[in-house]
Amino acid sequence: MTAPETAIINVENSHYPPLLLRHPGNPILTGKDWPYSINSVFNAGATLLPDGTTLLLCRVEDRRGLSHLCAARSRNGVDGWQIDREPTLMPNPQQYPEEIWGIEDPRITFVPELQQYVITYTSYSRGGPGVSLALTKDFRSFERYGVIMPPDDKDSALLPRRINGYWALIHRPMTALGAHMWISYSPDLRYWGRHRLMLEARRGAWWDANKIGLSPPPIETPRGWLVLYHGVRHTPSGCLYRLGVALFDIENPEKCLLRGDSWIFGPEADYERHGDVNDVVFPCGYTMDLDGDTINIYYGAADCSIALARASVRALLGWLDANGSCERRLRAEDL
Ligand code: BMA
Repeated sequence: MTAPETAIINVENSHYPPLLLRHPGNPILTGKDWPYSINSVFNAGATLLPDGTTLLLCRVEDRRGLSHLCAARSRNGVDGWQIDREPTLMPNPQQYPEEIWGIEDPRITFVPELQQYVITYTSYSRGGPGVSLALTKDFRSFERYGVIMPPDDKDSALLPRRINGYWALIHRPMTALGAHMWISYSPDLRYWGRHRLMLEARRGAWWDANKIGLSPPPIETPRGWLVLYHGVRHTPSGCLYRLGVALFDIENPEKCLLRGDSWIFGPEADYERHGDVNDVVFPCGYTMDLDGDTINIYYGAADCSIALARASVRALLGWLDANGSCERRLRAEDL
């Protein structure tokens, strides 16, 4: 288990060896970097372009409180960001009424079969947040498919290939059962069905009680889909967003193989603890280094800035082997 070399700032609590290492340059992007006036920038989707450039599709909140998406590109994924001079993808409530209060929290999946990037994002409608989908080849022009999961639903990402012939989408509908992660399938990215509960929020005192959601798109490994998810703890002083990890079967991604009991990353640095919303770490994207093991996780910090933490996939799997349990939750009465 080798830790990435460039990241040298560790979490303070030395009893828990850090799995995610904060970049010393954090936060790597803030509102001050923006070429036009904004309130804040956070929760960015991430991908590598064919020439190795890192592209972040950032959630930008304006001073009305509404969000749009803006692309930032960098050779090394850390600094030297070239930020689009104008919003890259604006809400379009005339044609897509579900976007009336903005678009938020994109996740990007490159789909080899389509040779396109599929972006799923939150469209904030009068009825609450829903999931919308758009395709792009270059992050300059986009083909919108509109809303694919009605409110209240968010925290979604597409798997990069079909599972048994169907596209698979992870998302987080709010149901009478609670705020759990679900998976749904589609023949064409437009019509979705075969909805299955995938991972439940725990209950009671747990760090991930009551509300969980997918963070970046799942990471495909030889052992299965490695899933980073956020858990929300409600405290008297507000919500506390932390990160946990679980592993799912590669050909049957609704089957949980291992789930960690403890959270692996939480707000500790000042820029994570204090902002527009205190105590939030919220990753929406990652890129994989050429070594096939190091992942660069881009996360929103306190709904105010974008930060970077690095991790080793091998180390995450090793941690799950040592600390995860095989929590099966295939209770038919919940479906
Ligand atoms: C969640 C999402 C995120 C946000 C987080 C903390 O519900 O809306 O966009 O970062 O809350 O405010």
